[in-house]
Amino acid sequence: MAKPNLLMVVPAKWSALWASSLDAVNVLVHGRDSYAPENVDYVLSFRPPPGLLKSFPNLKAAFSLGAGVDGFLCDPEYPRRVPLVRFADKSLAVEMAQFVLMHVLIRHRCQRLFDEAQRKRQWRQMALPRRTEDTRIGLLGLGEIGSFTARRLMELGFALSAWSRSRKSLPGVRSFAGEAEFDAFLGQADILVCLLSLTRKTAGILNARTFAALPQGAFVINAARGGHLIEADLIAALASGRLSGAVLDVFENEPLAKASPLWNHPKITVTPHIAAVSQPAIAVQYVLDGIALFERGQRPENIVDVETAY
Ligand code: NDP
Ligand code: OXD
Repeated sequence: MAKPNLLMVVPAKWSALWASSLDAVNVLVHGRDSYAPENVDYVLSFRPPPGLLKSFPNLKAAFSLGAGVDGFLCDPEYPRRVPLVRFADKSLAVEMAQFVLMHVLIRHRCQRLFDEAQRKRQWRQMALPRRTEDTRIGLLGLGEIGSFTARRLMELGFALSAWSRSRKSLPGVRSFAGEAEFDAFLGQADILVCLLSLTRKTAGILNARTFAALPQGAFVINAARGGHLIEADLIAALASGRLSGAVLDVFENEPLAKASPLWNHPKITVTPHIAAVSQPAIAVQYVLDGIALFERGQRPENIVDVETAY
C-alpha cells in the first residue's frame, strides 16, 4: 500500500528534524518540495497560510503542532470537513505549570525587590506582604493545561478559582462559568492567569473593562495567546496603578517588534512564547499515531470541535 503524504508547513528547523525520522509517511515540505495538491493526505502546521488547506481536495486530517488551534481556525476558508487534531500532550501542561508557578512565586515572594536590594548590597529582611492562603489566583480557562496548573498551585497553598465556559468540579477550585459569572470571578482574583483558548468569544478578553473589575493592584499573567490582550489597555492600567504588573509570554504579532514599548516596560516581564514548547520527538509520535489511526478508519483523541474552535 502506498505511504500517505504528510505536508509539513513548519519552520525549516522543524522540517529538518522530522524528515529524517519518518518511515511510515512520505514527508513533503511546503516551500521546499513540489507536490500536486490532490496528493496531500495530511498536513502538520502551527499557522498555515490562510487559504492553503482548502486547496487540498483529498486532505484527510490536519495536525496542529500546538495545543492552541487558533492559527488554523483564523483561516475563514479552513475546510470544516477536515478533522483538526491538536497537540495536547502532558508535557505542555507540565511546562506551563512550571512557568506559571515560577512567575506567581516571583511575584508572591517579592523576588524583584530582593534582586534590587542585592544590586544595592542591602540586607533587606521582611515577611511576605500577603499570606499564601489569602492570595487568590484566578485562572481564565480550566482545560488540560489550566486544571494541571491549578492542582500544582493548590499544592503550594494558594486560594484558587477558575472561569470557564462550563461548570467544573475540581476539588479546591472555586468554579465560575459563563459570562454571567465573569465579573464575580474577576472581583476576587489578585493574580489573573490567562490559559484560555483563543476564539472569537475570548479575543481581547484582557481589556480595560476586565482590568477595572479586578481587585486594585492585581497582577496579570498571559500565557495563552497575544490575541487575548489589548496591549494599550494593559499599559494604561499599569500606568494608573490599577494593575501592579504583568507577565506576557505571547503577543498579537510574534516575534514582538523591536520597537514595542512592552520590551522595557518596568512593570512587564516579556518572554518569547516559551511557556510550554512542543517537544519534537513527542510531536513526531503524536502525528504518526494519529495518521495510523486515520488510515485504519479510526479517529484519534483531541479532535477539535470546529464550532467552538477549541
Ligand atoms: P483546552 O481546550 O483544554 O482548554 C481551554 C479552556 O478555555 C477550557 O477550560 C474552556 O472552557 C475555556 N474556554 C474556551 N472558550 C471559553 C469561553 N468562551 N468562555 C469561558 N471559557 C472558555 O486547552 P489547553 O488547556 O490545552 O490550552 C489552553 C491554551 O493555552 C491553548 O489554546 C494555547 O492558546 C495556550 N498555550 C500556550 C502555550 C505557550 O507556550 N504560551 C503552550 C501551550 C498552550 P470549558 O472547559 O468549559 O470548555
Ligand atoms: C501551543 C503553543 O499552543 O505552543 O501549544 O502555543
